Amino acid sequence: MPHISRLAKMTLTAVGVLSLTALAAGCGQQTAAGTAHAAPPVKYHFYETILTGGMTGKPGWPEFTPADFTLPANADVTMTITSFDDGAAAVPAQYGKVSGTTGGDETINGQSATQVAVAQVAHTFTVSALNLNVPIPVAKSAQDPAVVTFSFHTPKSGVDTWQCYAPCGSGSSGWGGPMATDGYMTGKVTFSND
Ligand SMILES: [Cu+2]
Repeated sequence: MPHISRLAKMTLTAVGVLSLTALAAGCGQQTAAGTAHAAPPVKYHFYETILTGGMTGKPGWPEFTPADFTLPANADVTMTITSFDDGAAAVPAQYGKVSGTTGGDETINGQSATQVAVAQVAHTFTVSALNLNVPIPVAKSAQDPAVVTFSFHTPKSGVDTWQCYAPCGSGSSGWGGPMATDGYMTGKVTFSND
């Protein structure tokens, strides 16, 4: 019996040493990660909302909010655009297709898509200078918005104009009013290193 007792004691000691070693290794790794390596890149997620004119009290004037905004330059950025607009504004074929995003797609309410049927487009988020085009489908209702998420790699610092290419504005062409007014269906995106 003393033999067994001694074995048990040795086992306990061994377990104790192993635990200490594991703890020490853990601490060492944490310290190394904190000092020797750069912090992991921060994922930048920007949120945009499209309100209907009815929601803002200016009928016929849907708007992206914010319309003028800043993103980090030369970075992988994810944008989520939540649109409450349930009215379609059919686009030319090219604006129904996703372009310029990471992976060439967008997600619509969680489902990956590379295009939206032209008659189902409500708005687009388009930065022509970057060949970026993100079609936004009609919302099922004002209470059930279309949620579009996509990622893209931003350019070096600078300012680009974005424009909606779905003729959702006024006039016979649909290109009047909000389509031609900064702060509604067009605006500025600034890419900044700061
Ligand atoms: Cu629009």
